[in-house]
Amino acid sequence: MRTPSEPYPYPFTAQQLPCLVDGELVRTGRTFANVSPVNGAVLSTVTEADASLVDRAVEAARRALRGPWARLSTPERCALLRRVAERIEQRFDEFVSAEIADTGKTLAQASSLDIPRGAANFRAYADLALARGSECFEMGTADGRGALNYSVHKPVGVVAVIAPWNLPFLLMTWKVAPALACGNTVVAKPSEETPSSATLLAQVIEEVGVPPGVFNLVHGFGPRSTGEALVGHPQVAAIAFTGESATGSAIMRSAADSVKALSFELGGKNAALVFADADFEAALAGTARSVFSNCGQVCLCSERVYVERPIFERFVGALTARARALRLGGPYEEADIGPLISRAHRDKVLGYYALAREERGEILCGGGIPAFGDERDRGAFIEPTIVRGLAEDARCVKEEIFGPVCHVAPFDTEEEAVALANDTRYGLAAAVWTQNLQRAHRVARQMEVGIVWVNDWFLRDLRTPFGGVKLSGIGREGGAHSLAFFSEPMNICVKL
Ligand code: NAD
Ligand code: 6OD
Repeated sequence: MRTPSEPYPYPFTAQQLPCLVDGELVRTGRTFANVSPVNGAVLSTVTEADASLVDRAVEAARRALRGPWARLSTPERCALLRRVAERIEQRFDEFVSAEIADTGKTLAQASSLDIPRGAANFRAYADLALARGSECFEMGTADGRGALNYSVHKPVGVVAVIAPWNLPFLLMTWKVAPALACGNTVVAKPSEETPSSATLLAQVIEEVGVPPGVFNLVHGFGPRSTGEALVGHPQVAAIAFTGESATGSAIMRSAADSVKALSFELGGKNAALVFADADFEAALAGTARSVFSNCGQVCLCSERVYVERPIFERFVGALTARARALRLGGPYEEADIGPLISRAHRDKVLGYYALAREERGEILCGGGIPAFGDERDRGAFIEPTIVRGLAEDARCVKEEIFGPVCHVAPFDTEEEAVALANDTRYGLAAAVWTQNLQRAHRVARQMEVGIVWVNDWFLRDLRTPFGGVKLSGIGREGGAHSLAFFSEPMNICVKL
């Protein structure tokens, strides 16, 4: 029965989550616990795929490449993807509850962003794959009869999809949908922290009639576990990975032997630039959102906020007031943000709060953990925090923290703002707040990142290129870019 505090029951209470291999649900004696970051309770146990189960999954995916899936036309494949989207919507409450149980994120966020985007990803790539044309070049030949070149798009093969825990369903489907739309088969590994929504996805993909072996799901950890076995598997043709930059490096090394195609969406240390001519309230609300959304656990979050000096004190005062006003709580409470993903991650973020003090930063708000006096004290909650006064080469300004925290600093000129924003090893996203259109274009073009928002943040059109430069990634996903990564173009030259 639903209680007021948990209106959507967790779909896997006290169950062992299976892997899905070749259309079969597989449970073995090798398991790990799925722990709630809200109160530390064990939500479920999860089957950890060892190397032999990963091998079975990859082999099944390989066989499926030559089975009925390969004989489907693009419209037939896309129709199946649309049915996946519909099924996600029909089972919406289950997906929402699975996602918030694993992550502790707010009901409002999961129901307005994470789960709807999962369905939208399937629809978007069904549409894009259907609309895709191919190249055709007529050429002259010595005999005057000419030749016609045209390209066809073939699947790459077995694709490994490896997802992180921060937006688990959004990011898993962001890669699975285009991979399937292009006719590949998939072995997917969600984060060990967030196995539930991917398990529901596996059910839904089976329910709509995608043939066995086309989508396989393996649960487990990264190093010395499922992830490592998957990325090193010689029959995996391509890896689409989202996660930390250091993990990306490790995966690159594993993938090198069999020269796999790689698409990496990695970490960020994103800057927000707030000019004095910005719409103050819009910039304030947008920056607060870009720092604290999802408890700061979005790769696109602003961890460095640079504000033009004439409005610096006023802006920082207002941002600090907003941070102080944020309500922390569980998914079903009147809360603005939930906990971090785990106690281990909280220790890491708290380490940076301590480091900020050591590095002589001034903590304007937060800097610790809240005390609720109830079961939430066993969770992974942490205070939203704003720091000022750090040197630009401080570790807290240079390293990705991935929590509800930013450093604020003033700037005096446009050139200085651009230089500060670009002075990082990362290059994922930037937010520019100004009402001067010429400045907006000028500054945006100079950002060394893959994505710039002007006067907004995390506003997404799924057809646009998404990805980062420097340590933030390799390649672009989104729209035609995803279709290109998940396809092998082949040229056919016909002599006329
Ligand atoms: P992570 O790198 O620790 O883990 C991501 C996934 O990789 C998990 O499924 C994990 O089990 C797996 N993994 C870990 N080591 C592996 C290995 N050696 N071989 C194969 N798989 C391995 O990342 P996380 O902590 O889950 O996520 C947070 C990070 O992800 C942050 O750095 C964040 O910036 C980044 N991120 C980037 C984007 C983007 O689009 N650029 C989006 C979301 C998150
Ligand atoms: O919106 C997307 O498509 C996307 N890949 C978002 C990534 C967010 C990072 O945490």
